[in-house]
Amino acid sequence: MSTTATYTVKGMTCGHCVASVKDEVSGITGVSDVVVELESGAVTVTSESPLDIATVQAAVEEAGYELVS
Ligand SMILES: [Cu+2]
Repeated sequence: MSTTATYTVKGMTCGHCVASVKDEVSGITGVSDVVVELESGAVTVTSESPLDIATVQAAVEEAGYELVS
């Protein structure tokens, strides 16, 4: 059974930004799917088990953006 959570990321301006965020978040252990919406900044993550918000935040920051809580 997988779980889905939606986060909001600030600072993405183009398709390249979307790809960077998607790339980093996809790299988190247990993540099976990542959908990033450029306009709203919504990042929907499907994973095997609930993710630690700090883990998601670290991945987003690694990509160069900011997680809004
Ligand atoms: Cu960009």
